[in-house]
Amino acid sequence: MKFMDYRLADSVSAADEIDYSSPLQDNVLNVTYGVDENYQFGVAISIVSLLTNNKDKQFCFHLFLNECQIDYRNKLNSIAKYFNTKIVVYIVSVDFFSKLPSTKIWSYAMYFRLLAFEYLGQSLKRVLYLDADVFCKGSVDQLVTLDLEDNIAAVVKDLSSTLTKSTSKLGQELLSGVEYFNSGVMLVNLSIWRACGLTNIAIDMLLDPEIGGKVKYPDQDILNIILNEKVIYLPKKFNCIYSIKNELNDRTHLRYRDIIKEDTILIHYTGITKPWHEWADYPSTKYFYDAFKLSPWDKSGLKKAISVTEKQKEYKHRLAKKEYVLGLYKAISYNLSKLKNKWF
Ligand SMILES: [Mn+2]
Repeated sequence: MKFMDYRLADSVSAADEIDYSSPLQDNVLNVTYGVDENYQFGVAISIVSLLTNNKDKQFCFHLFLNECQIDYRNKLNSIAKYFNTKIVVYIVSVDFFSKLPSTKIWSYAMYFRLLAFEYLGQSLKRVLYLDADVFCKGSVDQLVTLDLEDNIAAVVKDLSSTLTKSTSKLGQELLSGVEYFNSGVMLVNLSIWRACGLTNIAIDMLLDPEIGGKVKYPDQDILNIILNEKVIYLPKKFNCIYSIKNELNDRTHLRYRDIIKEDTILIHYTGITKPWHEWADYPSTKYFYDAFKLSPWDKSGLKKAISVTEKQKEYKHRLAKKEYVLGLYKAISYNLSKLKNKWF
């Protein structure tokens, strides 16, 4: 391995500060997200969910985006103004990122977190990274006061099935002995991250065909390899993994309560169907809806199915919810899109 300096921080071309925070802030919790346009809506609602469940706390949000349309910027401005908070938007030029391994489901934007840690490490000591599909339903106090000591991050263990899928592609060796964590919630010690040049090391691995070419969950596998034994584990309540797909096998739609508990603080909705999709209104997604209703999006609505996979998920959920007419209509629309993809 060559340990190049990829100078990732240089790919941030603009920083736009939307600041309505009151001065003299102490103990600010810095939170960062990195997404493409498909996940921007999720980020904004995630921000509102943190703010409404932590009214006594000062936040600063750092958004790494490949673009920021005026309408989205206006809505972020409304949120910042209403909640007296600060949101900083960093525009990332994606040339370099688009060369890294990506999948149909995960775009190069998953690597924006590597950029965020490097970039924010220039000025901040630590940051809470969240996926756009993570929503808050409780107090994050413990994350503000948690002593990271000389660990690089605080994380939550992933489901054991995830490690099995990763090792089957990547081989046992690189992940052997790893207590595999989920990369959707990470409290990162930026001072150490930067001092160790971990962004460059991660990129080196991604560009190595023996590693980058074989990863199942690209960013997450790499992070698990480089942070092995340098993390502390937080309780599940800080990254409670829930798949909305579970609803297809639960007529009561109440079994989510075995997973999302009273004391859960951050819920991570993994899978294709996200709470912001039009077909995802279940009791298990109410934590998203609580924030959504208080957001500037409450009038403009939820997201429609765009990809073929999303259309397939939509019709299955519609039928499971006994919305037969709509479900069949969506099933036809899905089949047509599938055919179209095949022929053209
Ligand atoms: Mn996620």
